Amino acid sequence: MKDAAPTTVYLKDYTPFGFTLESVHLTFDLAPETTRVKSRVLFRPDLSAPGRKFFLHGEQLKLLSAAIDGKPVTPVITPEGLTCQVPDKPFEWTCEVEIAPAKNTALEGLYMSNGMYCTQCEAEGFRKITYYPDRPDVMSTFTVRINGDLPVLLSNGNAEGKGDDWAEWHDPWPKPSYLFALVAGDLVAHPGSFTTCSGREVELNLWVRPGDEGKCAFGMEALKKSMKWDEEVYGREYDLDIFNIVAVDDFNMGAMENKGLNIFNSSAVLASPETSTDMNFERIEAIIAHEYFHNWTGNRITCRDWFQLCLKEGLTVFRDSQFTSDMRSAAVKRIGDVIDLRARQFPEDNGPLAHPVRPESFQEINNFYTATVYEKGAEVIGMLKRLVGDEAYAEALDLYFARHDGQACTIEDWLKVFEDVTGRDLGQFKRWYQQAGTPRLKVEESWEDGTLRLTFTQSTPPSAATPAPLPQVIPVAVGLIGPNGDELRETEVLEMTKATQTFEFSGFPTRPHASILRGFSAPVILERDLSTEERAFFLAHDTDPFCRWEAGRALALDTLNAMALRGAAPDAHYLDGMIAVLRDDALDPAYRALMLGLPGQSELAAAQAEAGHTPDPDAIWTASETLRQTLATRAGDLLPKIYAAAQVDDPYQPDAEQSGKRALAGAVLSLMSRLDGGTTASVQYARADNMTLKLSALACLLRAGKGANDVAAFYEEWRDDRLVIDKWFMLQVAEAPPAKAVETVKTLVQHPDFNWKNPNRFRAVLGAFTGHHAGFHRKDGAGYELLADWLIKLDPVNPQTTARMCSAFQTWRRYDTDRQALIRAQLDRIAATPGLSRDTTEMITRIQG
Ligand code: 0A1
Ligand code: ZN
Repeated sequence: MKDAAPTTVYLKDYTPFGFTLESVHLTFDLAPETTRVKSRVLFRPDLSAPGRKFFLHGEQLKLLSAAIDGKPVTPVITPEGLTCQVPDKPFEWTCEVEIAPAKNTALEGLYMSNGMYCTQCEAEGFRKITYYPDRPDVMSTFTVRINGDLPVLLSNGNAEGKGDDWAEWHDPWPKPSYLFALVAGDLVAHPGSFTTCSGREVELNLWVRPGDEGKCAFGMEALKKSMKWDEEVYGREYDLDIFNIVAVDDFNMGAMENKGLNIFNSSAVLASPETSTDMNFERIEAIIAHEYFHNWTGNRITCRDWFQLCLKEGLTVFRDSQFTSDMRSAAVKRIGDVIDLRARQFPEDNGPLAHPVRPESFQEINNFYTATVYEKGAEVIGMLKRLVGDEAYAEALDLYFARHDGQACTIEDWLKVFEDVTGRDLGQFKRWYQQAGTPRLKVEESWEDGTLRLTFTQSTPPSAATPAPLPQVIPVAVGLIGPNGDELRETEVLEMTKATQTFEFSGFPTRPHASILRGFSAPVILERDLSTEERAFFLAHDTDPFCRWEAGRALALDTLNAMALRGAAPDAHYLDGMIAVLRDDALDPAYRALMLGLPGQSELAAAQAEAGHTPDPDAIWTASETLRQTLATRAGDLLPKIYAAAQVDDPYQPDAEQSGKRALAGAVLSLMSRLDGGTTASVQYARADNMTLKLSALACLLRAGKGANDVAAFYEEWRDDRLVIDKWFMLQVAEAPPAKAVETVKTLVQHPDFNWKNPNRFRAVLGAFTGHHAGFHRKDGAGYELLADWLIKLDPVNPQTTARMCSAFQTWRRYDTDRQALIRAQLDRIAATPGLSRDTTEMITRIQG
């Protein structure tokens, strides 16, 4: 069956449905190829909505029967849904459809993964389960009966009853269809419990496939911590008797916040020290928190329409980053978030896919689960909090929950609570939701008669989405420091509202150093002409951990660009600064590890393009390698001592302290391996009792050209563990020398374990490949062709995962004309593929521009 025809949906066209749903009853008779779904829905027409139209979404369904108040009806059916005549008074709609979960490879709607039934309904998957008004502003209570001869049968809400081959669930909280979930299969529970702040006992379960029981303990603890944190920090208590999490192997995204029944990609929940890295543990803790926090920001208060996606996602990402900051190191978390934002959101915001945090139109909503909606959406909330202050933020959130509980809301509703609490007019601030593009913030300094003047000028490049951007409200956190690094003036948030604005700081006998955009107080590109000496000063002395790290990063960026573009030698200030960081035992190891990292090669390419140069991926790769090698040689004798000091003697814990040490040891090991040819890495690999140390050592060995035997042995050891084998695939691609990356991928896709229909496995190989900047951008275009071949192959099977990976091509305009032509040819080839999905068509068309 074909997808529905592509049409563009506009925010301005929103109209309410015109019917209230009093209740929804669903009955599932499960069978892999012939599942029957019966629905019984009580509709009440809203008589004040005269233009109302009874339209139920439905795609790829076989309608068996339909009736109104028990009388059979024959609806008009289109590829998008059905309509039929309905009475002007409350009525009962019943229908029965048949679907084939075993044939559903798109992983949207009801599908099967390793013999287990599961659902993914956000954003518009419920319409592949039954005919229904599948829109987030239609909320109702659901009662679900599942008939099936399987040990575990789950749905949303509280368990009402169960027998040998059936179970019944009732969710008392009205919800939109995108939060519906059903899971059925041979699963085992890792149980837990939580007593809420009002003393209610909640049953917790983490459901996994038999064999995965040993990977549940960390996730369960993370869930309990999240529940407690949301009570303590946001005053939010859980609202059902049970909270279930299920791990599935085939999943397009990280996880899904279905009411009372979260469904997780197994990579986002299963963990053990032997099989998972410190980074895996941290990500799992954050995703569990994120999905749990959605219970209030997303489920109890949901979105009126999909244009408001950032209402739940921006806020929930913001909340999960607050949680991680509280559980771990706030400085390290902030820097990590900025690294991610620059790597994923900035290219989107500065290329053909640019869209506002709240887009105004779309063809396929699945294409808008983006870094802009999520991460920039969270940055916008961080700015709002910075502008109004912590207290007003807390008050506004209390008001938001009190005023809008049970509703489907808009960004206007969200901003209004802040306006009501603070008396501010947020009209201009709202542009952060309406305008695409990353603002450039240029700063110029002058010093005269004891007064430092900072003049800021903002401008946002025009884009197709926002042809004429207007000035935005930019909170600029500034602190002043003296020549020895003492704080002369505490951090202050300057509020920039105009295109150009000057701020004055008076009363200083000598010129202070201005530390600007502390904590990355706004998602902008700061343009500041600083000498290398000044950058080195901030790297040595800034009291703001973000700005201190940023100074080191700017030095790295400058020297790498000079090396790649002009063949310059590595900059001495950068090298001296890094040696000082290496020597500084007082610094948090995790922070030191971050300081030692280089900007990503794609980010360097972006910076060069921004400055009017044409980036050469090979030159960028060589510059990065040379700089690492030079630093290794300069640091030489220091390294073994730091490596030794960063060893952890206690039993493995994935906490901030231990993982910080391992991160530093890993960074130092990679430098040492350039000098000792991998001897230390071999020892670490042989001795390691956890995956973090194993993988960091194996990466070093591969880079030193010595890992072949270990890679083979690693496979034999872990061949039965899907998540570890994903890492095995990924590492080989990531560590391939640029000239060999294409061949490495071509070899790996022949491997019997390359199950390309599994999104995790596909991403482990092809996703890792698109992240290999010099390998993907090989001069002869072989990388582009290889990716396009695989996108064309995957599209009919899984449009969502295909469409997401198209974004690898979004930066094509940065490169030389030869590469541009090579990429364009592949974009044209993909676009010309007969039957290309709506998802991929929209992405390719937008990228082509
Ligand atoms: N709401 C989920 C993410 C999610 C979105 C779409 C999906 O399928 C198209 C699946 C999950 C979250 O923010 O975690
Ligand atoms: Zn989310």
